[in-house]
Order: sequence, then structure tokens, then C-alpha cells
Amino acid sequence: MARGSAVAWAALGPLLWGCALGLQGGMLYPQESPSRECKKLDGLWSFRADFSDNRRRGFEEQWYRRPLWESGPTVDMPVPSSFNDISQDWRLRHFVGWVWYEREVILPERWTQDLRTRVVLRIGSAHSYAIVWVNGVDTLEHEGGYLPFEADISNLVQVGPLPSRLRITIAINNTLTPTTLPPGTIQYLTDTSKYPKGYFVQNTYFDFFNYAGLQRSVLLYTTPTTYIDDITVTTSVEQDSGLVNYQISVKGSNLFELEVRLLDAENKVVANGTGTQGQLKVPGASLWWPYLMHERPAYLYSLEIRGKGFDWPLLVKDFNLLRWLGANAFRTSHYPYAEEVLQMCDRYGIVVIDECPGVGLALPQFFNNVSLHHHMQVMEEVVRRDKNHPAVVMWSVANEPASHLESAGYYLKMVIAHTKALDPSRPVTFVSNSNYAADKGAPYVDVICLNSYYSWYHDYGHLELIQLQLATQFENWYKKYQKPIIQSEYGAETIAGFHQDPPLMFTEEYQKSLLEQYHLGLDQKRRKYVVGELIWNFADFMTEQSPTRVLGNKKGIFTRQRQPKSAAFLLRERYWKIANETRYPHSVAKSQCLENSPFT
Ligand code: BDP
Repeated sequence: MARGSAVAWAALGPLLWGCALGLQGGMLYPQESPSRECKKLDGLWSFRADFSDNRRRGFEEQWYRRPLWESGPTVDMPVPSSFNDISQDWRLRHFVGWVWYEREVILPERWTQDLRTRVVLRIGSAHSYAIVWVNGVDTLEHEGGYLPFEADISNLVQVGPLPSRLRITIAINNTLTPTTLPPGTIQYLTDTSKYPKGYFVQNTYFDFFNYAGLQRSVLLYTTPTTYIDDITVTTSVEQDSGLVNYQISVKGSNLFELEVRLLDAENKVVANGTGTQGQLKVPGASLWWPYLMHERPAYLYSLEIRGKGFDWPLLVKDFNLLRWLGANAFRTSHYPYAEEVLQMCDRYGIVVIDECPGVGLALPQFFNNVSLHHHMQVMEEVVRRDKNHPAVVMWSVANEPASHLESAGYYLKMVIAHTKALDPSRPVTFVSNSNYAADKGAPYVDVICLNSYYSWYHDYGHLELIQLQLATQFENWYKKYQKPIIQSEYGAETIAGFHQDPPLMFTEEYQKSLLEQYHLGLDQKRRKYVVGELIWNFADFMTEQSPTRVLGNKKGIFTRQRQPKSAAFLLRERYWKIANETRYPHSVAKSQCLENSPFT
């Protein structure tokens, strides 16, 4: 195994070499039901970063074989959270390599004694490569942050009448390499007059801090030994009836009967079926419809903050802000958000462009076969996890890849085709910042998504050029591809409290004026082929340190503490105005999703 070799902790990609594509099984969100129990392992875990020179001491000394504290000093680490943000030790903030988490759990007797019970360990996400041991036994490995993975651990816990104490050890490596997603490079700095021996840095090619750790919940859950492993739902409408096609995968036995009940938001049964596949018909269905959806949708997107540790209060606050703004959509820039975020989108009627972690594909060497294979696998995991959310309207396979390269053209073509094969029901895109004439990926997308920063990264200070340059951008792209276009990023860095009139860069006035100019340009095309506008960004967020970032990216219309800058009021007025002009006749609908069903 690669983790045993000298440099392997920094070179994880080849671990997946040779795996066939095609995921085994489903990844349903665990729900309690009469036949299923969940045990969340949120709270304090023991934690230790491996600061040894080669970062392999944990493996050499087999830290997973004994309680972690016996291997050396541990600290308390909350889960979910990003380990970078918790400690006062600066080395941990910038740590690259293996960190170790451990937690002991006592299981209920019925989980360990009843052999008709299946016990599953599920990790919401571990960024970026993870190895899991249960009671010292190597149980599970996973590559890629931001997505869940799980293992049936029944035979590790159902081992006799002993007290059912479990020790879960998880080693996580946050190193980004040319074959991880996002990719990165490790650079060794060898000039000994400047750097100590073995000195290296992690280079990344994206604009957010590479937060890592167990950033989402870890949990144990049970199912019966014959159980529903996956459900796929697709919907359509026939006159006033809603049609729900379902396909259910049952595992563990062929001897079962399936009774399917579709519940509405008030838990009333609205349709019944039997068998592993079929169609449910809901006469007079009240359809799911996006919040304030406009004839031509206006979009907005956000980023998770406070590291990426999942946090309910922050999530609800963000959704309250989205509603306050009158926004109806966002893109999960630049990686899949927690499952709970998508559940909120279903509930609040917020439309989602679901983006995978294909960000920072900036260098030619990132478009290689190993990366392509992994990228396709990641799309399988994204679609498997999110396919049943009504809020998800489109898949985005990448953000700003170097799509002018020939190799990128082939790569994007393959990833997009694969995603379409996985889910023929939704459009697929990637977000481009290339020139319309040079982009090699655009022929394969259903919707063109464009990022541009006129008067910010180009012709800075010259707000008077925005309308002309935006019109040129739209016309060029539309003429070439005749496809709907979304302005997927535009914005300006703004330090809350900085004021200057006439406007200068970094002030609240400049951000407002820049948005106003963009909006004039967008309105020219809004009723034609421009179908969305997503400002960059919802809130300020943390990045790597650099001379161009003042404590992170400040293009938020809210601060990182969720207080509005002046531009937030401007956008609020705009979104509500568009909503009121073009409001869809349906009221905000109640979602009818099988997820709430207790039929499992
Ligand atoms: C775009 C990226 C986004 C950045 C933004 C910016 O897609 O991640 O944060 O630029 O520079 O190129 O603010």
C-alpha cells in the first residue's frame, strides 16, 4: 500500500489506480424509523497531528492499535469542525499530512446481540484521504473530501457477549496532489541557505483556505439485514397530476415484499405502490417550486464559512439571509455542501447548481488519466448522494478549469458525458473563465456559465467599461453556442466600513457601483438568453494568505460575521423587484419527497 512508502503521504492519487468505475450501493441519508436507529458521534474526539518529518510515525507505531493517548499527547477536537481553526498552535492551522482522530462509543446491547441488525459506520466527509479502523481493524478507506462514505461493521461489533465498546480511529491526510480533487502540488524548497532540510509547502490553485478534518457528522446507524440500500426518484407532470417514478434497491435477501407510500409535507399518504419499481400518481399535486422563482431566474450563491465545520445556527442564519435578499438559488462553489444544506434548499425552495470539487484544475499536468478516472468517480458519488433532491437543478463538474487546453477539452467531454449518463434528467455544466473562442469544453455543456471580473481584475477602477465589455462577452458566447448563459460570478473586493465617493476600489460604494453597472448589462440580455446571475460572493470567506487577500476574500455582500455591506441592500431591492415583476403563479410549494417516508 502506498502509505508505507517514503513519500506516499504526499502522493495519494495512485491508490485508486485500476479501480473500475461504478459505485457499489447507495448512500441514503440515515433517518430514524421503526426499523432503523442512528447514533450521532458529534462532540469531542481525541486528536493528534503527526508532526514527524515523514508524517508516517502514526503508521510506523500503529497508533490505531491502542487508545490514541497511549501513543503520545492528544488534544480535544470537536466534530464536526475544521481542525485548522480550533487550536492556538499555528502549526496546526497550516498542517499538511496525516492527522488522527479517535472516539470510543458504547453500543446498545440490541445492536450487538441481535444478528438481524446491521450496524453501519458513516462518515459525512473527511478531507481529503481517510483510513478508518474499528477496534484496530482496518475497515474503510476513502479518497476525496466533501462526500460521505460508510462501512457495514456488523461483524466487528457482533462478536459475543462482551461489553460493546468500540474504538473508532480515523487517520486523515489533507495533502493535495496532481491527482486529487481539488488538485495541488507539494513543493520541496531545497536552498539550504533559506530553508531548513526537508522544507516543503503545499501549493493550491483555488481561492479558499484548504480547511480539513472531520467537517461533517460521523454516525452509526442500524438497518435490518434485509434493507433498502438505495432509492432513485424521477418526477414529471401530467396535466394536474404529479408522477413519481421510483426505483428501489433492496439488499440482503430476495425474499421481501415492498410496500411504498408517498407522504406529503404534512405526512399524509398521497400515493401507494408496491415492488421495487413503479410510478406513483398524485392527482392535484402541489408541485415543488423555487422560492420567488422568476420567469428568468435570478441566482445567488454562497460559501460555507467558519472553516467548513457544519454548523446548524450558521446554516439557518444563511437561509434567513437568502430569504431576506429574495434570492432563489446558489451554486455549491466549489465542492458539494453538507447533505443538511440540500435538505434546507428543498424545504426553503432554493435552487442549487451542485458543483463537485473540480476546482483549481489550472495546470496541464492535472488533466491526466488518473485524475479523469477519479473525477468521474467523484461525480458518481455526488449524483448518488444528491440525485433525489428536488432543489438540485444542474450538475457542475468544475470551476474555471484551464479549458483552453486541448487536454482539458477531452477531459471535460468525458466527465460531462459520464455525468449525463449517471443522470439523464438534469443539465450539466462547468464554470468557465476562458475566452469564448478558445474554450474547449463549452461544446459539451447544456448551459454556459461564465465568470468575469470587469473593472476588478481587468481595467480596474474603470466602471464605465463594464456594460460594453459585458455585452461583448454575452454576444460572443451566444453567437458561437446559442445556449442559455448564466453569469456565474461577478463582484468586487470590499472592506466593510471603507467609504469613498466618488467610489474607489475596496469601498462599499465601489462594490455597489460595480454591481449596478453589471445589472444594467444583465438586464439587456435577461429576457433573451441570460438565465441567471450569481454574485460573487454571499459572504466574505477565508483564503490562503497572499498579498492580494486581506484576511481572506472580501467580495461578500455580507461580512464573514453575516452583517450586510451596502451592496446587500442593493441586491435585495433588485431581487425583490425581479420577483415581483415576474412572480410565478404557484405559491411556494411543499416538497413531496420520499426521503421523509418511514417506509424503510
Ligand atoms: C474566481 C473563482 C473564485 C474566486 C474569485 C475571486 O472562481 O473561487 O474567489 O474568482 O477572485 O476566479 O474572488
